[in-house]
Amino acid sequence: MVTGPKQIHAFKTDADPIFITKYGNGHINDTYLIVDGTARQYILQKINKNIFRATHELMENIKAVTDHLRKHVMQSRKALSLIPTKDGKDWLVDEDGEYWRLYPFISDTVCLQLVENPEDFKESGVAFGNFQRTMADFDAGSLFETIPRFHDTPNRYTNFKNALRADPLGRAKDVKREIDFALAREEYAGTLMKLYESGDMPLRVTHNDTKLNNVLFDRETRKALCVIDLDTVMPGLAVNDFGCSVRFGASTAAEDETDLTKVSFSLPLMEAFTEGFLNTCGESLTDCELYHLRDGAKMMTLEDGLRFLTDYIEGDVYYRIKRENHNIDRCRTQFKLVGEMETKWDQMQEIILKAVK
Ligand code: ADP
Ligand code: GN1
Ligand code: MG
Repeated sequence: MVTGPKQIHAFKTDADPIFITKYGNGHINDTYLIVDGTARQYILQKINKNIFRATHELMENIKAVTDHLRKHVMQSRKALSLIPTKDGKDWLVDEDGEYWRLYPFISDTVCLQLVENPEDFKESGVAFGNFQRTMADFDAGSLFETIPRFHDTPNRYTNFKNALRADPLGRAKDVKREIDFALAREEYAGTLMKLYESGDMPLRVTHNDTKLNNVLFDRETRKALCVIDLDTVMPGLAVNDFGCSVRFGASTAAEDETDLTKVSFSLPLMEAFTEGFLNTCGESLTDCELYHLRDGAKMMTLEDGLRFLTDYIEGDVYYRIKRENHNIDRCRTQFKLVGEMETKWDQMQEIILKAVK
């Protein structure tokens, strides 16, 4: 028998598994690649219950969203689908109460950790734009808010200030510059939530984790094929989906780069993504959303920097770290990008206006 999580045997695979290995670069879930005796491949995931506490609701969301997306695509490789358990359930809850799900492995694809050329990034814009458009006729209110206040940036500041007060490991004194950077932007952090609360910005079905590595590209054509990592699909703001992509993909270096001279916010990369995104879903966005797309980019970068900083201060309890200081390294890249966005603020708007048809 192969070694690996025994939970795989509860699912309806074509044949017994012959190979199991840990897979991917995610920060949150445990992901395994499975190969069965017919050479068919699968992705098995154990959901991180610490982070996704409303795990049942999360799986209900994924079932509804994957069913909806599959109705709109012509090829099965273009949308995820849940492979049921042998007793006909859409996911498994094991004897320890852990949640597991199985997807078909979408083969002959590449998953990019960093933008290799602008064309790829533009393609990811097409993928997330299509996602936004395809989900437009899905009732956002029918989805559970699986992580409450996920992109409520002012609330992220509350958590940050609580962490600062508690400072359990005495780390705050070592990151004063980052703390000051964050505090100086606290007022700005309410910009998008205010627009939502006043009713000026609509609630939509959003992916909420639109990083480049949550899109699979066809290995041969290099076209974006499938949007993955649907754990955070929830009601949210479209500008934040735009922003989360730009935060990650328009950086010239990895999110955890330690040499900050390599980290820069690239306007040409932002332009590539903006074209792909707005070509596919621009017409469905309101003027208010279009006007504030750049705020989505800055907000998501600021928010992630703040979350990394908070986690560093709290003792690395949320994000998986692979080395000492990993979270503070991640925070520093984000804050460097925020600073650059502020100096390139007008040019960001010019790029958006140019891409609006
Ligand atoms: P996390 O939430 O931990 O980021 P993901 O759902 O994004 O988890 O999966 C982690 C990685 O596994 C992805 O970056 C991708 O490389 C790979 N992956 C996930 N689902 C599939 C799939 N259905 N087919 C092929 N690769 C996949
Ligand atoms: C986490 O799932 P993953 O690793 O792609 C996080 C995102 C952050 C991101 C930063 C549920 O995403 O919100 O933007 O790390 N997901 C969750 O890289 O907190
Ligand atoms: Mg992922």
